[in-house]
Amino acid sequence: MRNIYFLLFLFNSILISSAVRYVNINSTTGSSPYTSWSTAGNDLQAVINACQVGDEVWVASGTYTPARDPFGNVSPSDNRDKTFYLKDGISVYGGFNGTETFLSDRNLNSNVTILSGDLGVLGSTTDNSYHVVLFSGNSSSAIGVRLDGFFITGGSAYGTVNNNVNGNVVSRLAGPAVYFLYGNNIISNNKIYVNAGYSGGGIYTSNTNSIISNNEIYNNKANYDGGGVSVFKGTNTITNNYIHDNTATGDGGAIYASYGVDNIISKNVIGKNKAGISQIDTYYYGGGGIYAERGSNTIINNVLYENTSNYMGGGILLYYGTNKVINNTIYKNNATAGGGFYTYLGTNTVKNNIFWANIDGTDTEPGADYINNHDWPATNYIFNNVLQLAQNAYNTVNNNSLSGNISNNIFQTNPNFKNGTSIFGADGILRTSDDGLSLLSNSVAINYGHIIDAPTDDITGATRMGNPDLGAYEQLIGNLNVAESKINYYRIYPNPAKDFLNIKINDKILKIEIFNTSGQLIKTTKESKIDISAFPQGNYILNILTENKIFAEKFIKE
Ligand SMILES: [Ca+2]
Ligand SMILES: [Ca+2]
Ligand SMILES: [Ca+2]
Repeated sequence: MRNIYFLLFLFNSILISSAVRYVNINSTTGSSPYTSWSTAGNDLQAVINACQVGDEVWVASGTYTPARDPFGNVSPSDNRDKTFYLKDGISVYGGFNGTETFLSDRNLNSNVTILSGDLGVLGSTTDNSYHVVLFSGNSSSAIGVRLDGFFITGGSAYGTVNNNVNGNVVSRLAGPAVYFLYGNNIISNNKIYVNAGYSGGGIYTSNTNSIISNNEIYNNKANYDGGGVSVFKGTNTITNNYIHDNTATGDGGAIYASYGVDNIISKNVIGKNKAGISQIDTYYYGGGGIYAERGSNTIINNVLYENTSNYMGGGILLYYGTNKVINNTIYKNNATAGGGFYTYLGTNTVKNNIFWANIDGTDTEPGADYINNHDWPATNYIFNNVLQLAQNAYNTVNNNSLSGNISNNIFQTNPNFKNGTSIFGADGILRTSDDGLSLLSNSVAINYGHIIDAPTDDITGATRMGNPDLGAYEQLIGNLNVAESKINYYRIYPNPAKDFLNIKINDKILKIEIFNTSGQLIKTTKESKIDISAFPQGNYILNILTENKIFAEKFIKE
């Protein structure tokens, strides 16, 4: 009998786990369990509290301000402990107008759903929430939460003593917008702006396995480290974010990653962040874009532009960890030492990057790409990058020194960006093929990359073709071979073609890939006569791998 009850309980749990619960600040007809828009609650925390593991909370547009501390007190001894406290195992989504049936129906920009920490006097930050959103999972059994589609602002983590929530120490000095402890979390599609604290001016995570993706994180401030984001320990993926105009007085203007295991920082556009503003104590600071310390991190397919540090590492500062820095575009960053990049201690692979127009301090001559600390050098493997100065210019101690295992870099050759003054490109959208730091078709960076550990796609999501290009962007058209080599080496006919495409080549074909102009792989074959009769009309790109060569060619399907 007891087993039957247990099974019923399980069955019930599964049924309940699919619930969507609704919140609309304008609702006057709310009633528990809030499972329709017509019974939506107007108290976000009350609806969160009604959730079971697996539930979703859908929140309609409006400005929501927390009214309780993590323990449910409406009049806590410190009013600034008021927060939206997430229950474990739930997903909370913003961006609805209050009528939607499907998650995909929501429109984040039309239905602005704000989580605001602006308690007390509006516009004054000294009485605001320490954490606008808090998740403190069980340290051994946390499932994790999803926070998706909100505008999160007004957090102010300038407290004194720590709090203790669900068995964890919660610092009142970190994560003013989002503070997550433990669990497998997703923080995506949010705008996180104008929050401030000592650490992680936008987001702070500790011991999590978090995916932080597709957020815009800007105008946040940390008095110590991580102006935009701070991830401490755990294994975190920070991808496809636009992180700009954040400041850290200490390390990591945009991102501060410490003690992580296999963090991935990829496809982010990281611009105009500042670190190392002033000397906090006897130490010096930096990493205007990214600071990573004592962990393992793969930093791949990012654009870092116009980040600054008054001390070290305008773009990136790596200290005492094991890092791979691959296929990044590191452009116009500025620091007193290491405008682009600074390393000390640790082991780093630095491959397929473009360093360009980086500057040290008030120098007027660009080329301050890289410094390895003279007294505590890292072991660096620096392959297949574009570096701005002549090789023999990278030889002075603490001034553009290039020490380590160096090979196959391109020196003193302009990578020919499309338009370095237009990061977004003509379409005004980041991470598309017209972005200003993508490559012109005559760029030396095209196909120059080393293939080991290189990403299979670029910052726009387009498949990399032939050998990877250097930097964050793969240039599809520029991968096409010049006419001369075509005549000598291979022929593709007819072109345009209708049903079959023939490839005549004096080499053994290992693989042929066909991509559409969006970079999607359409077909893979080894045949020299390829049936293309089912393809839609249009332009395609062949990527041909032979025993001796990789090359690409365009053809037209009639
Ligand atoms: Ca206030
Ligand atoms: Ca664009
Ligand atoms: Ca390529």
